[in-house]
Amino acid sequence: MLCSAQFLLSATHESQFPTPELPEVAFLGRSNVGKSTLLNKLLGQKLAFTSSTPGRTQAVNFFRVEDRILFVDLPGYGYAKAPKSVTRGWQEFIDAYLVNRDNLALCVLLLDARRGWMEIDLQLKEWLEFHQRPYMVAATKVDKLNQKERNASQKNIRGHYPDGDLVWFSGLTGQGVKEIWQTIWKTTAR
Ligand SMILES: Nc1nc2c(ncn2[C@@H]2O[C@H](COP(=O)(O)OP(=O)(O)OP(=O)(O)O)[C@@H](O)[C@H]2O)c(=O)[nH]1
Ligand SMILES: [Mg+2]
Repeated sequence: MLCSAQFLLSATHESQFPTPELPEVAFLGRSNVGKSTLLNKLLGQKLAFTSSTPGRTQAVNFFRVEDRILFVDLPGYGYAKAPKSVTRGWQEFIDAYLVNRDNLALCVLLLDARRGWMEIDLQLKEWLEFHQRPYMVAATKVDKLNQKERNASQKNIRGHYPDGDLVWFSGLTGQGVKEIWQTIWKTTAR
């Protein structure tokens, strides 16, 4: 699907966030899990910068989609090589976004399908639930799994997330794009 979408702005501080007018969909997950890739795949164009080097997206990048919603590409967490000061800075900055943003309609929490939930993902999940932020889970890079691995992954993910929206996604094949859009339209409709 090709959307009408434009890069809006890149923020490194809360004061630079756009005026909260449109519902926002934020993409969250560990560094290198495929957030920017998924966002590009949903839009059918390469707007967000992707890289095989973890920690590539450092700012919060906003994209305007169909003049109806904003997509928000967040920097990844859990990048082991990042200095502690950067990790702390990330937490404060992103926490501020996730807690204060009234127009945040949906978080798409990405998990690497090969790894499933890791401790840091579970912390974020609990945190989202505590703050009552609606979220869905996308298991990414499914193209790297065979059927047996996929079954094991499903068991792992459902073990901590029994009945919420879960989509299997591949940036290579486009699997899952339709389902993620369905959840986005459902949660941002008003
Ligand atoms: N095979 C495969 N590779 C993927 C998939 N999604 C992402 N990748 C690759 O994984 C790497 C990281 O992708 P990004 O989209 O840049 O990841 P990110 O989560 O935005 O990373 P940061 O911005 O650093 O947090 C790139 O080399 C992508 O090509 C997928 O579904 N399948
Ligand atoms: Mg990125």
